[in-house]
Amino acid sequence: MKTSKSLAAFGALALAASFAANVYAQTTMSKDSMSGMDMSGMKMDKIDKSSMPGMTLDTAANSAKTDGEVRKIDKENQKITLKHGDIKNLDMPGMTMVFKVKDAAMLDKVQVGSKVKFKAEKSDGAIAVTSMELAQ
Ligand SMILES: [Cu+2]
Repeated sequence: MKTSKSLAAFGALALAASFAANVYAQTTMSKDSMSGMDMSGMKMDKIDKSSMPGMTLDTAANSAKTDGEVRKIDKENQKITLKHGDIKNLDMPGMTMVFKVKDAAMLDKVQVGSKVKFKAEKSDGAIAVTSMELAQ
């Protein structure tokens, strides 16, 4: 009884061990071949095709500042009405709309009619002007 039990246990162990070893070998192998492909294939591809650094800079520059013209200033509620151009980072076409400003002090620098360059971002589900400067 005792012997057959431990034999069975040993058998199960050996089976499990060889199974694990098998899986390990397979996993290691497929990981190796995949990472090999990723490295030489995809990475180089990205750098060659889209020249990532250049594109990122371009996009950042384009979406960073939007042209606008001040239509109304509401210091009490920390809001500003801007006639604005396309806001690329928000996927918004040009229009006139009210923005919340992140910092009330931003409103002191501008007047109705001022041409500005501003950055708007979505935060807490609302769109807020996070930076604004007079356009030169
Ligand atoms: Cu808008």
